[in-house]
Amino acid sequence: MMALCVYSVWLLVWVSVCVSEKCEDEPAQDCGCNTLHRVRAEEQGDEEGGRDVKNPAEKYSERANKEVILSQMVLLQGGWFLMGTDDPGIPQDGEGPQRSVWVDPFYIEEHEVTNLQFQRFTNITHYVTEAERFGDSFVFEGLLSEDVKSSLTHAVAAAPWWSPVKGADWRHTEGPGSSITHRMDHPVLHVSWADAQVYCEWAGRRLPTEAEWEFACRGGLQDRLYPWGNKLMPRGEHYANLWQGDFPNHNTAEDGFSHTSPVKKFPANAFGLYDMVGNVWEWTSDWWSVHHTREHAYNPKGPEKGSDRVKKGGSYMCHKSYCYRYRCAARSQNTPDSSASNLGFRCAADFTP
Ligand SMILES: [Ca+2]
Ligand SMILES: [Ca+2]
Repeated sequence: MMALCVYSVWLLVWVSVCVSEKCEDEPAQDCGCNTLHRVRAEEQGDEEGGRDVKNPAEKYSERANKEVILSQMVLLQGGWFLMGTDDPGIPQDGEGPQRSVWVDPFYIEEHEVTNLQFQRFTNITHYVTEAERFGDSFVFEGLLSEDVKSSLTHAVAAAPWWSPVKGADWRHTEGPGSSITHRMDHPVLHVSWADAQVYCEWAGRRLPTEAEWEFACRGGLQDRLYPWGNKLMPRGEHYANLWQGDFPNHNTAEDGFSHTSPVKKFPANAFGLYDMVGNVWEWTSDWWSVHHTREHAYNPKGPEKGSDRVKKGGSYMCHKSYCYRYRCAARSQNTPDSSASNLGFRCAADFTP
């Protein structure tokens, strides 16, 4: 009964808002990475949304344990850099135009937040993620067990390889019966933007802006596709955890991983940052917009409001034919309460001289 009440209050509806995006190459299908949209109760007339919407960071930071293992951060000196591209792989994502952007010096974590780190955080704070509260999260169907598959009731229309799976959350990344115990050094999954925000604030950090994230991704190189240059596989080696093979049917995992990989498995960029592209998508603090100008910008923080937040870097599910978004200029979006099996984050922090 309780569960029914909670469910009626929340009235979760998963919908697809996929637009017909074209990737660089045919087929002009999309990975569906930005189609995962949770319609919240308040959008349906319930103003309270049935839960405490006060700043959760205040609630949890009091109990912060400073001995928790947080990621090492790298201090980046900032300065002017060229953000975006005039040769967009996916123009409708707002990758261009290329513009001069200034960022102040800032710190950024050297790798994505891991399951172990997130576990420490929840052990100390007892924080409950949005996926746990909502009761489900999006999982790539290719990762599901036959049992879980047989329980599915629907998929995302425009991207049928995505399914909302009941019981999927950061501890049960492929739904009931799955576990992360053998993946504690992999990036945490199924964290919403709001969850990521709470973790970073609790850690005394914050999410990076999109500009900071892209500055970090580029590793000091100018106008290059990837954190290491323009060639996807220098000397025939894999530099990121991506998808090889025929998406979404067969992942040959030539890079060694058909799912997430432990952080720091692939070479760092020149700033010493790992997995900036690939492995998991990473939330940034900016609201999403596809409209940019060539005007110089100082520490841009994105639009003042919006409905989606920007995520960067692509994931282990990205393949050039469907989701050519494992480039520093590439970008995508999700609603802040969405979560999925290929989406994580890393934190940043201000530098105070
Ligand atoms: Ca891979
Ligand atoms: Ca990443």
